[in-house]
Amino acid sequence: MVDVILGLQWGDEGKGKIVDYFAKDYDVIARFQGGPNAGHTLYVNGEKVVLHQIPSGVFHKGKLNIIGNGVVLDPVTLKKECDRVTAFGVNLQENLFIAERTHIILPTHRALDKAAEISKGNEKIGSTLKGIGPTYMDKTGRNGLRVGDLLDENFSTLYGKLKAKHLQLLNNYRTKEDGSIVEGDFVNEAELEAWEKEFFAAVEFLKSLNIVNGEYFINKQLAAGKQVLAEGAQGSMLDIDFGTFPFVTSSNTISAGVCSGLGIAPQKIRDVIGITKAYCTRVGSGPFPTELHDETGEKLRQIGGEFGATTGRPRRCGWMDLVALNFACLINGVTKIVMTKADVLDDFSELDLCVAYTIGGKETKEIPFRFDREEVAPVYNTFKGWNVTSSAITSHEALPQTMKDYVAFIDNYLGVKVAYVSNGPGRDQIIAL
Ligand code: 2SA
Ligand code: MG
Repeated sequence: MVDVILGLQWGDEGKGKIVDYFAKDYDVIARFQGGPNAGHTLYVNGEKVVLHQIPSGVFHKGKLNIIGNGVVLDPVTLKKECDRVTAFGVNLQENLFIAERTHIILPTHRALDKAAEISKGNEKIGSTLKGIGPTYMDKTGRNGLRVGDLLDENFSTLYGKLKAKHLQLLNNYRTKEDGSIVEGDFVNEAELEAWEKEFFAAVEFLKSLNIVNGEYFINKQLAAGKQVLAEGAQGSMLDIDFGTFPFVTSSNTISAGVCSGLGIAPQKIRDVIGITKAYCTRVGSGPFPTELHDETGEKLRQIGGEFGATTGRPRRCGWMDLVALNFACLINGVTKIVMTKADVLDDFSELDLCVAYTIGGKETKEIPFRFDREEVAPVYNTFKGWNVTSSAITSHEALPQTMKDYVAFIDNYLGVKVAYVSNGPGRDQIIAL
């Protein structure tokens, strides 16, 4: 069977650590969407490692890790990650597999990402600029190149054709409707040339890895009774269909994406384990009703170390939003919740939970079509903080009653059980409830 671990908020819920924690119970760990925009942070032998495209099970001996067709893959980032991982003694020839239908991020996709953001001015998405949007556009636009194409002897011709299209598009971004030129640091030729050099070197490396037919690979594993863990990237509120569009990423981050991103049938999915922080963060632009612009928000950022794992950008911080979480549980079919970073709240005397929104004078518990038409004001229930060093606690019984009350309220509101609380970055800092 397949279990899924995915983010219920706007990403950075701590999925990497949780996947690493559960990986021991599975045979295969699979990424099904996203790409180098993801930053999954793990601690291996006390050392911090940030994975972007390689599944977070890679440090477990005897487990297979697959990058599924729903991912968009940057060979350059992949090579760097592989070097980092092999330095720990991991043998990627044994445990990493890449689906041949996975679309490839080209240097010009990155350039297009940048150009698209610059041309949007104040309305920019806050993309990680890794080329995610343009690569998925080439996939749905039926232009993209896939990992299997790297093995084609005409790959450089295919590459040249797509690059030429991209250069035209870049020109279009450069020129405004009135013929004037968009100012801004567009990628120049020298930079692009340097990126290409790196790209082709990384392509050669990628070809030396295990390129497989992902859907047969994974279904054969399932037929043999193996257990698969699908690892989501970003979060449900960044889903291309159900997130806060247009401030979203370009893939289906929700559980439905597992089927199309790996080539498995929906009946194969058993548990959907949703990860949420004990509070909430967002990086990049877009609506965030419970965002705190005051010193409380700053305190969350400092204590929580809330800076982008991929870009280093400061993350926006605020209280947990149960309206958004409830929506995420609904569209994902969440069966269990893991609440992470509970220890970050140790030093707060009061905690707020958003239980509804007021929009245009009306209270609602539903996510609106758009958040920017009218002011969306959060309605809060206030809870007492626990004010203990929770990171030292190792059992459910020892958790403070105030934390148990906070969790019980969330359980009740969502109708889904918070089954684990993570109380620190360490591999063993997680408590089953
Ligand atoms: P993109 O890069 O085009 O997919 O960006 C579109 C929006 O999706 C957001 N996004 C993310 N949000 C949280 N975490 C992400 N991964 C990194 C991390 C991000 C980082 O783990 O910290 O380091 O900045 C991630 N990836 C994409 C993005 O902010 C845009 O709002
Ligand atoms: Mg992250």
